[in-house]
Amino acid sequence: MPSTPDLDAVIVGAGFSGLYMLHRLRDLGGLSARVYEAGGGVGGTWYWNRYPGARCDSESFYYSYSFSEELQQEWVWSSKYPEQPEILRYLEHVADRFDLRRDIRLDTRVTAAVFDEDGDCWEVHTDDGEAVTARYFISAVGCLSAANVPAIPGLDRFQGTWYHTGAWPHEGVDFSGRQVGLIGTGSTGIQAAPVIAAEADHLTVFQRTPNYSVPARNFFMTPAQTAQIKADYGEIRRKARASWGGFPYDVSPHSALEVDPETREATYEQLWAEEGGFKFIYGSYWDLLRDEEANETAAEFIRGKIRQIVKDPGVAERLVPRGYPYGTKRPPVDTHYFETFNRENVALVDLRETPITEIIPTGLRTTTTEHDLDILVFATGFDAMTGSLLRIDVRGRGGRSLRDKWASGPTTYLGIQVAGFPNMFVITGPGSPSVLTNMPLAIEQHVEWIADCIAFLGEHGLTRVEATEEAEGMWVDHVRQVAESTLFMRADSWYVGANIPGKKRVFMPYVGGFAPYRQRCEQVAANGYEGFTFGRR
Ligand code: NA7
Repeated sequence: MPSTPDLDAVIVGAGFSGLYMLHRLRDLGGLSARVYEAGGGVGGTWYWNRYPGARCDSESFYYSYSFSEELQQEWVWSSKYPEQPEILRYLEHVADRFDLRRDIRLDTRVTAAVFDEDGDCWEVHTDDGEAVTARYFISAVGCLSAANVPAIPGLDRFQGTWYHTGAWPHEGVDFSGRQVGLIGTGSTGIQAAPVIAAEADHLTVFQRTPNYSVPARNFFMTPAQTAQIKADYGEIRRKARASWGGFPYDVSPHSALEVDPETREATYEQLWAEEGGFKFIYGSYWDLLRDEEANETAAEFIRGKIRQIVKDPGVAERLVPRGYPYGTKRPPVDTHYFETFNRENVALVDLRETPITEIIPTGLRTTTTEHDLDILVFATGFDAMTGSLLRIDVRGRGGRSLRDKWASGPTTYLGIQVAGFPNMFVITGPGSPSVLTNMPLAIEQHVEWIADCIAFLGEHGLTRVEATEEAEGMWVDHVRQVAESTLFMRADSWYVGANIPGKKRVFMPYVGGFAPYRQRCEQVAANGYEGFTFGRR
C-alpha cells in the first residue's frame, strides 16, 4: 500500500507564478504546499535582475496581479514603468499580505524530481540534501531565469570583474572612473547602457544584432491617473483578457497597407512620440507580425528615427536593424538608448564586422582591436523557456528524463503538461502564450487552470492526471503551424532558441493569442479535461 505523500504540492520558484500558485492552492482548502526558491528572497526575475536601469517594460497597472480587488486597489505604482526595486517591493508585499512566507523555503534549489508510479507522487530533491514527496510537482521557474554567459575563451583569465545582468550583486556595482564593456543589445542591454554610460568613465557597447527599440515615454503617475485606473480596473482587465497580448490596447482593424502612407506615418509618429512602449507594436496595425510588407512600414519608420537621433551617420548605420522583421525578436523599450551613442564616452563595436576573438586579462580582443576594460557586463540573455526547468533532473514515468524528451525541442499539451510526466504542471511553459503576453495575466490564467484541475482530481478521488501523447502531438503541431503563419520564424531569436549554441530551433511560445488560448483551455476543462487521462491509487 503506497504511503501518502508528505505534501499535496511542491512549487518551484517564488516569483509571480509561485507566489500566486501557493495562494491559490491554499484557497482550495486543506491542501499542503511548499515553495522552494533558490534566491535569498521572493520575487523571481525581480529578485535577480538588479542591473542598472532594470525596470518593467509593460505598464505597471497592467503588469500586476488582478486576482485580488483589494490588492489592486491598495497598491500604488509610482510610474508607468517602475524600476526593479519597486516591483520587488510589490512582490514582497504580496508575500506578506497573503501570509505566504511560512510555506516558502528560500536559498534552496530543487535539483531533481522523480515520479513515483506506485505512489502517484513526485519525490523532490533539493541542494540541501532534503527529499520530500508531493502529489503534484509544479514548475514556477519562469521563462527567463537560466542566465546565458557565452563561452568566450579567456574569461577565466580576466583581471577585471564581470557580471551577468540576471545575477546582479545586491550591493550594486560602482562604475565611476571605470572602463566598462557591455555585451548584448537586447531589452536588458538597451535598458542598462544609458545608465552605465552616465556613471562610467567610458562604455563600449559590443553589439551582435542591432535592435528595433522604441522609447518608453515613462512618466510618474499623478494621483488623478492612479484614481482613474483603479476606477477602471474591471474594464482594463476584461479588455486585457480579451486581447491577443494581454494588454488592453486598441488595435486598428486595418492592415498597415490599407491606410494611406500619411495616415500610417502619423499613427507611428503619435505612438513613438506620445505613447511609447509596446503600444507601438501591439496597439497599432494588426498585421505587423503577419505581413512582411506591413512590417517593413514600421521597421523603416524606426530606422528613420535611429538615423535622426544618432549624430554620427556611421554609428547610426551600425545601429540600424536589418535582415529580420520588426518584433520577431523581443521588442525592447528604452529611455535614451540611441541618444547614448551621441555621448563622448560611449563607443559602439559591431561584432558582425569585428567579432570577439577572446577575453584577455586586461579586457577583450576583437579581430582588429584590443579593448581595455575594468568591468565586463554580460547582457547576453537566458536559455529561455526551457533552460530553468531543464536545470532540474526531472524524470517521469519509467524514469524517462525530461532533458531527453525535450532534446529536439520542448513538447507540451497547452504548455501546461508533458505526456509521460503525470501530475507535473508547468506555469507559462513552452507551447503557451507566456512571453508573448503580459506575463502576470498569463500566469494567473495558468495558475487558476491548474488549481481547478487539482480541485477536480480531489473532488473525484483521483490521484493522477497526465496529458496523452496524442493530445500533446496535436498541440505541438498546432503551435508550430500558427508560428509558421507569422513572421516570427524569420529571426534568430531566443523565442526559437537561436541564442544558445546547439539548441534545437523550435518556436517555443504559442503565438495564437492569449484570448483564443484561454478559451481553448476553458473548453478542454469543460469537456472533462479532454486530452488528459486520470487515474487513482
Ligand atoms: P536577449 O534578448 O536574449 O538579448 C541578449 C543580447 O546578447 C542580444 O543582443 C544577443 O545578440 C547578445 N548576445 C548573446 N550571446 C552573445 C554572444 N555570444 N556574443 C555577443 N552577443 C551575444 O536577453 P535580454 O536579457 O536582453 O532580454 C531577455 C528578456 O528579459 C527580455 O526579452 C525581456 O523579456 C526581459 P543576438 O541578438 O543574439 O545576436
